Amino acid sequence: MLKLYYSPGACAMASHIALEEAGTDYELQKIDLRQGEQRTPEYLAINPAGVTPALATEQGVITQNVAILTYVAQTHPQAGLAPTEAYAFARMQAFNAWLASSLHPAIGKVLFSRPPLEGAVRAEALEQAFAKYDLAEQHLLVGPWALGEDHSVTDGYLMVFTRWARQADLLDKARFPRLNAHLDRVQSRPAVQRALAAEGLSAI
Ligand SMILES: N[C@@H](CCC(=O)N[C@@H](CS)C(=O)NCC(=O)O)C(=O)O
Repeated sequence: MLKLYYSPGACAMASHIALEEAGTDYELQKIDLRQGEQRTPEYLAINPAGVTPALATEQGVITQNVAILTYVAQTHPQAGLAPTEAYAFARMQAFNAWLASSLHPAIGKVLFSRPPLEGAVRAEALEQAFAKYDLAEQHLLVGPWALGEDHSVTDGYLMVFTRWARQADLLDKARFPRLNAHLDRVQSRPAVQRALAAEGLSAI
């Protein structure tokens, strides 16, 4: 059976949501990042990079949300979690890659730098993060779902970062109306609510 190594509320939630949306059987293994469980020898044997998520499959371990999301979508085609046509699939991957390489590091720097950023350094990091949210708000999010009319794994992935921003009071409704509406739309999905509940969280 598939086994997802995750940390509550962290980016692994994207993979968790995809598994719930797929309606598949899987186990959850919590890795407490605050306790440093990502650096135990047991977890490093699963993912030597020492980060979550990791998905253990019968063939081996898959890391990186972008890879896990497409694996879940392609192994559960009946769930319709990703486009199958090549151009549409590539557009989805462009969005997912941007989330992983651009939005995640930008907001992660603002929220999770240790020691926490202060003063002008924080203001600069925040400005850079807001520029990414502006890009998503004005260009990348097609609507009603991330890629357009069809829901996909990209929705749960985008939601992770809009949720982090809302939690930190950074997702201003006037500046980011479409991202706010998208976050509400995604959080209202039953599969997302199940994933949130399993992580001890609820819609915000
Ligand atoms: N690009 C990776 C990022 C993985 C990542 O940075 N995960 C964070 C949680 S959001 C983590 O486990 N951090 C633990 C650490 O850095 O010690 C992915 O999407 O899978």
